[in-house]
Amino acid sequence: MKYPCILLLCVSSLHGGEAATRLRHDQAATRFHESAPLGNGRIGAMVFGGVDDERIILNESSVWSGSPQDADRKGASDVLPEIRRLLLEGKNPEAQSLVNRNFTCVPPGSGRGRGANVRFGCYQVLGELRVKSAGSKASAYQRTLDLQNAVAGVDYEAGGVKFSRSHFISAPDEVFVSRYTASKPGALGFTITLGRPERSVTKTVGNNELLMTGTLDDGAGGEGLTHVTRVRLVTKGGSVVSEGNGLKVQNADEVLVFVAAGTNYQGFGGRGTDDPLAATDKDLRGAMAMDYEELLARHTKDHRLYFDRVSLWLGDEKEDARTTDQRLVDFSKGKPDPALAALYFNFGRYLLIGSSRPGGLPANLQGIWAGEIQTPWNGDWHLNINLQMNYWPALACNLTELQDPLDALIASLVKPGEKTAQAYYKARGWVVHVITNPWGFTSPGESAGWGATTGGSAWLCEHLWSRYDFTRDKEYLAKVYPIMKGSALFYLDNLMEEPKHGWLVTGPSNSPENAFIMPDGRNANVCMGPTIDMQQLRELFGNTVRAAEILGLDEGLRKELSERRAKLAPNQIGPDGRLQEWLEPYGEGDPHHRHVSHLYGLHPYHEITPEGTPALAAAARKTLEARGDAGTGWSLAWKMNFWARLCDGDRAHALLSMLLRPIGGGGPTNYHGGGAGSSKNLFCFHPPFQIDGNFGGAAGIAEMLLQSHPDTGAVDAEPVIRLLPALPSAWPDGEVAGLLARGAVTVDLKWAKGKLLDARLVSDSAAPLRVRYQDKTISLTAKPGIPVRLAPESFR
Ligand code: FUC
Repeated sequence: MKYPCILLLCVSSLHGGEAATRLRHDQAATRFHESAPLGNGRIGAMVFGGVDDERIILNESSVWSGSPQDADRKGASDVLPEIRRLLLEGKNPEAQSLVNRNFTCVPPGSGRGRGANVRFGCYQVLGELRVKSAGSKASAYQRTLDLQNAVAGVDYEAGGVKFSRSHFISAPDEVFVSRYTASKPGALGFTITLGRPERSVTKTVGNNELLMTGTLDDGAGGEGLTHVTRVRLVTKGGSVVSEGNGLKVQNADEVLVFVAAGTNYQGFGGRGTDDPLAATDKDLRGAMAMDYEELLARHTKDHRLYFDRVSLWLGDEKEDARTTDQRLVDFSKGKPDPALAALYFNFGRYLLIGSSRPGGLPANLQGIWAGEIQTPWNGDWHLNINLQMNYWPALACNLTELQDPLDALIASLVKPGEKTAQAYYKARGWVVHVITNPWGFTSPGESAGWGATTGGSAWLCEHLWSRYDFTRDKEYLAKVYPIMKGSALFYLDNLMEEPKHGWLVTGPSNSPENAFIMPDGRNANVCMGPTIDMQQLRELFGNTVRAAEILGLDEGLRKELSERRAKLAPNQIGPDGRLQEWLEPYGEGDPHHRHVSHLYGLHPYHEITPEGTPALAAAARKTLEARGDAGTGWSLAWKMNFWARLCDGDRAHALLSMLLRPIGGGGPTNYHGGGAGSSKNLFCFHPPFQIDGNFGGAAGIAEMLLQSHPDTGAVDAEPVIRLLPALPSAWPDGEVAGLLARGAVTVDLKWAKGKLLDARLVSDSAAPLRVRYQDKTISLTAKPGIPVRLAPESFR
């Protein structure tokens, strides 16, 4: 991509409307999911904003317990023929028992999602900073999170003095910085402490440093990663002394708090240091050599390089004095607030910028923000929707390099995945199943019900091809092609012929994570050829063929993949008119299951479209109707994207409204939609807090305004840029700038009264473009870097 940066300058801050770029609260957070997230991709913080007791939860993306392990089961491949025989004979429950006994990972695997103290490990809180002062009665309290500048603010008055705090985390300078100021000289006084619920020691160093160190559990009775956190202060006026295990500030005019953190994790996406003590010292020295204004300017410049690439205006965005939580409540009661949707969109982009930066680890189930030692589902990378959903906004929202960490994870899985492919399937290539971690876990999960899915690697490869398709960067394609090829080889070796039609199918597998009811009334999950697998293989094989063609490679493999692709079990419409989830028209174990895996072909893949395959699209619609709207946070977000692909803007908006449902945020895990929505700080709740819904929701908003997938899954099908394909009636007027379309085209759109006013497309190449508005498609050729303007008349 050569041009987006130029475009940046044109679109930035067209509408910096605060209602769409600022979260606002009039009380301190009392819980994690009311606090304000900050992140530079590696270091994260949740700022509570307490007046006399400020809590700041600290995170660092590599704070993972556990350690590398060989979880591949010995002799697993010996039972594969028997599992397949049972599947071919329709004895799925028997096959499932065999998978459970012999074809899962070596126990305890991920510890059934509670793996803090087993080798799988879990992502954990780094620690907590407390800033305590004598009790004072505060008024005019305001807490904000400025998404455009990535600064959290706290302002209040007490005893006639105005107090202000600003917090940010700088990516260029690798530090968390807080500034405390007061309107009256000498008014600042507090004690700062630093702690962690377990496995840490904090001491003071001299009179101006807190140093917390410890080692995490490696899950094998030994010491895992070492973590280090350092806090140093710079005060104007007054004094700072160490007292107990804290730092005491008295009578200061201004205080700057600097925090550096790191571990000795040296896997992919780590900082590559075995000496976090030295690295954190260096970070602090570097940052503290600058003055505050310079540090802040370097931080905001860096953040805005990403954030300002896209702007969205959905109507009235003038200063809205209401708190964010009040807006959620008002919106849920029917008060229109299109700017709240824009805020949610911007928040999603903000969270990705904060949790996924080149050179780092990918955003996990909670991004990088976690308050506990045992995070839900280990805060890992789930590969049957969750990790992939985290990256849905990356390309469409012109944040392509923020996908680097995902790409690095995928590359890191090839080697262990090759071993797993041999151990279970005696297959070439590489595979990863449903869960992974920074330790290269690629084995199946510990239970056949969910752990036997083999589609994880195919789904990951979609992101590699898509990044090429959006950017048309051939060097990138050449780099990732061997990974796609390795994945395709795995599936090639794994296909078997089902007896009824002679179609090629996968097996053992399952349709994440749903069970089906067999004609004899028994339930099972393990099957052959679930619809999602077939869609993913058509996609992977097709993309691999296309990539090989572009790169002029592997003619023989191209032929083989194309031939096999044509024999894969097709999408089938069941007797009920719905798209079938399995090879057979089984009933669903849970008809309202949160995963709608068989619509993978509608989104994120595009072999089902209203334009190209109307009958399948109609079946997909029926599937969605029967599944119902209710679901976990991420499930709502996926359904929103499905409806956008079906060009039903109002229905997509209804799903967005469910995502924006105000919820308390506490409460137990719920799989059926209870408690799903947004907490006061806009975090998406599964429940529990799980960030994928935030990202899926942001991507869904982009998908409502612009789509660029081809009309069919034909290998040579070219993108069609669809302008306002699913504009809801709730957003009659608006403007979006800087979105990215497949083919390396940056798109700005304006609309009024529900109709397109003006479109501006800048293509990175001279390749022909196809552009659609409503039901008219036009072809045009743009000159690289020269904007093309389109009006509604262009489509007559
Ligand atoms: C998948 C989902 C669950 C949850 C977990 C992290 O297994 O089915 O709902 O989101 O990932």
